[in-house]
Amino acid sequence: KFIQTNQVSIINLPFSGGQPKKGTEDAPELIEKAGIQSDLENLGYSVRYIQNPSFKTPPQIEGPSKDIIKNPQYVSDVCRQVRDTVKQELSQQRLVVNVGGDHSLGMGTIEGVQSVYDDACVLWIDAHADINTPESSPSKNLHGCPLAFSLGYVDPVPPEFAWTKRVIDEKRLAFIGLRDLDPQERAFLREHNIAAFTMHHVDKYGISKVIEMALEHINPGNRHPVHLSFDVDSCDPAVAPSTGTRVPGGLTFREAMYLCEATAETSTLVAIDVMEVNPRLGNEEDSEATVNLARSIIRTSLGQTLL
Ligand code: B3U
Ligand code: MN
Ligand code: MN
Repeated sequence: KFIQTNQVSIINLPFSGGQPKKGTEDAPELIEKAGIQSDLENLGYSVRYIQNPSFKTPPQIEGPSKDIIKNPQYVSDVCRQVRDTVKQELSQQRLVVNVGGDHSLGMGTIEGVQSVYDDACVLWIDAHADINTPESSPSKNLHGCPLAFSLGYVDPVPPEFAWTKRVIDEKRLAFIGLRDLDPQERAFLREHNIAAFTMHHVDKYGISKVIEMALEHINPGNRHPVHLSFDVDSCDPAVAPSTGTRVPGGLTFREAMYLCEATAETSTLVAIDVMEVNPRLGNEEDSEATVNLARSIIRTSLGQTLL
């Protein structure tokens, strides 16, 4: 509906600078090797691959905000480039698949999507709300902060992030899968009335009702483009074992797939992020299962059905 072509850009984002565990930079290559390109070609898409090998190497110099948050200059530089790449690909009428990498990248993907579709909705599937400010963050890890930047809650903005701005409105944002929130995150969600579906709501209403309510809230009548940002830690550790911050009681494999199927059915998807796969955590079986989960999330969101 919003993208008139069958063209997809897979943007590999091999980056782990937004959190302390090395390994998320290995995920894009493994998802590529697992066959995501032919998956999408089999669905009728024409695929362009974009690599960003330089994201793997942190620079030595850090900025003035390093005592408050970790790696601000590195995260900022990478996210700004991500914004520009996403913008460039979307401007050419290509659906964008961002393969992370840690979720601090969301700050870049959101700005990129919003720079082309300023009325796009964001569906954030995560155990966490990622809405801490650098000040409120208990961990000082930037992968817990991207939405605070995109919503303009960070005040004052650290000098490294001067390029960021408020680009999304609260009424266009919904969460599904939440179960690990910090006090200030809870306060933001309540104060701004953000549609936040926790695992309690998934248990209470079932996943089909939850996704229906979430989409109805942010995108009545399917009039807006949708940006799906999928953190694999939304899924239960049994389903996504190889991820940095596992939280018990998450989505089942089918619940995750149902979310993707329901989103695909609306024909409004313009961009998807799949984040926080860390193949270095767990054993080989864990890593393979998590890589394949990421691959399933992508192809299901792009229209693969069971029948
Ligand atoms: N809310 C915590 C924990 C966290 C956020 N995102 C992940 N973990 N993956 C924080 O660090 O801000
Ligand atoms: Mn996240
Ligand atoms: Mn998370």
